[in-house]
Amino acid sequence: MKVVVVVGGVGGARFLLGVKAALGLPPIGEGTGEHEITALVNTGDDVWMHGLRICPDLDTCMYTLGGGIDTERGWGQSGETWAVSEGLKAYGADPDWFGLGDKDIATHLVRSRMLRAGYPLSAVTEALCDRWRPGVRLLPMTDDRVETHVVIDDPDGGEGRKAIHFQEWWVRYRAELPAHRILGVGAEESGPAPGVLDAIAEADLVLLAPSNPVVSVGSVLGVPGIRDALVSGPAPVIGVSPVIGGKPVRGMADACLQSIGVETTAEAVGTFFGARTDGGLLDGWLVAEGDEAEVAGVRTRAIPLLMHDPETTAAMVRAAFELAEVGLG
Ligand code: FO1
Repeated sequence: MKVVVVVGGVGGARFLLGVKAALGLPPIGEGTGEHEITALVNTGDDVWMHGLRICPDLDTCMYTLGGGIDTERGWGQSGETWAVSEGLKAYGADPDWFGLGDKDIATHLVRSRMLRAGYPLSAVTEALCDRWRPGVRLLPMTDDRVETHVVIDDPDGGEGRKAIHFQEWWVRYRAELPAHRILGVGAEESGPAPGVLDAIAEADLVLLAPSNPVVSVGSVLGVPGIRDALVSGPAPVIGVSPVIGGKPVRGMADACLQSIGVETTAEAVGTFFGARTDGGLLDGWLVAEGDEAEVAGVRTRAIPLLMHDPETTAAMVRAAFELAEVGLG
């Protein structure tokens, strides 16, 4: 069974634990099964900070599936210390609003060194996964530089507007400044990372994880070639609503949806992705019990969607397989 999963950060990583469990693989670490799970991971959140390249969604997936994540925060490693961050603060080194744990910095040092030596992000990710053994192939959506920027009113009260990096909007301003526009800088010139189109062409099933539909799933679909490959590919595409009861499950997806004029409802997000029979992406759409969602041309099903643990999530994944009428074989 070859499954491709389009993922962002925390929600995507938790969902991947359930995909592994649904296929009888141990959620944490390498499995021995013959199944192949490939995650197409958003890299629009990536950022240079203190001279280090940070890849939040790739790292959250790698740490979560490799058993090293700090489950409280949902990012960075468990048992972190913050000595380097303290030192940076003591120097007044900007930015001081982005937390970097000492163990996490080791990841960024290895990645930055390999990138500077000319290795593409996909090769760097493979090397890092050699240590963490996530049991899922983690592919960056692209090896090219694509960064999500957000256009806001000048926070210093000036007349104009300015574009800031997604991380500054998300972490420093907690997405509380209205986003006039969210754009993927570099997206048009980017291309799918090696292995992405092949994974889609060979997939038995494609799942859109309950990640942020704008800055996570949306960013992956924004890499030229990926959306078309999904729409014209052989595998059914089943999405999982990241919105339950009119609220995003995690994070501030509502702030992102507002910026593109999409209501924060399961139905609106499903309609945003659209039916494959109508030029959109979806064959099926899983929504939470109690959320009515009529998406023309898309089979919808209401089930419990809160990912309390890998087993609950595995039930969601099994429901996706059923909706796709693909055996779990
Ligand atoms: N999120 C925060 O809310 N505060 C932080 O200080 C922070 C630091 C951080 C460092 C490394 C990393 O990989 C992720 C980090 N995140 C932090 C999470 C990150 O901003 C978001 O999880 C993703 O970009 C959204 O998916």
